[in-house]
Amino acid sequence: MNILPKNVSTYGQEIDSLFWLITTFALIAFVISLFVLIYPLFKYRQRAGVKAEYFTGEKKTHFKWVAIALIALALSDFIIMYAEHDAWVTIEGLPAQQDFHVGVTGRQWNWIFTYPGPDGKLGTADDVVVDEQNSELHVPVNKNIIFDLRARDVVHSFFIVNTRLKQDALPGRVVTRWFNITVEGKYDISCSQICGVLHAKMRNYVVAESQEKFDAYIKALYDNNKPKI
Ligand SMILES: [Cu+2]
Repeated sequence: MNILPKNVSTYGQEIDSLFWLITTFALIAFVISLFVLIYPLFKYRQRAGVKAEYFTGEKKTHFKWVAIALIALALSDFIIMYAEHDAWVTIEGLPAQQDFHVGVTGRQWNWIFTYPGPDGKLGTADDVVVDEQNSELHVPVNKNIIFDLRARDVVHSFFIVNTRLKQDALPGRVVTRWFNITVEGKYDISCSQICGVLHAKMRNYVVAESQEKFDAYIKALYDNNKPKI
């Protein structure tokens, strides 16, 4: 089924598989729960000559069904935990090959992008900060992009739906994550944590482009930010 937004990241497919696995378990649990709620209403209702039955769930034969439900639920949890292990390690860890490092900071109400500047190092005086509404984060396609995520004021959540990457940005903490976009294009970056009245305006973009285009963008950005003497 293809009702999810297009996936353009290396690890997005793993998240989609987990999404469908969890959705399937939830649907099964939902249908069974509804059945268990509704069926007895008819089966054990009061009728002419029949008294409505009342179950306290204390009898062994009754409790058996509580236990079965508990075990089924715990089992599905373990299956999900087992299935998500690899995706967790991949996404929460950092790849050995790190191609480009940027800073991303959430503030009320924009995403701020910090490029390392000509020295290639983040956190130095020549960093270039882009803090404009609806601005674009430029990255090269098919490269591992590492980003340090911060929040300046309240909790935000960095979300690129097409990469299936969603990570909370927490004041006072730096969270380092990564993504690798495999298809050139411009994709939405949104905030998925209600962060104030203009939360919905917190919309930026990530532009994944060829190395040449990216180099040209970075060069122009750095040239425009050269200290004026
Ligand atoms: Cu926000």
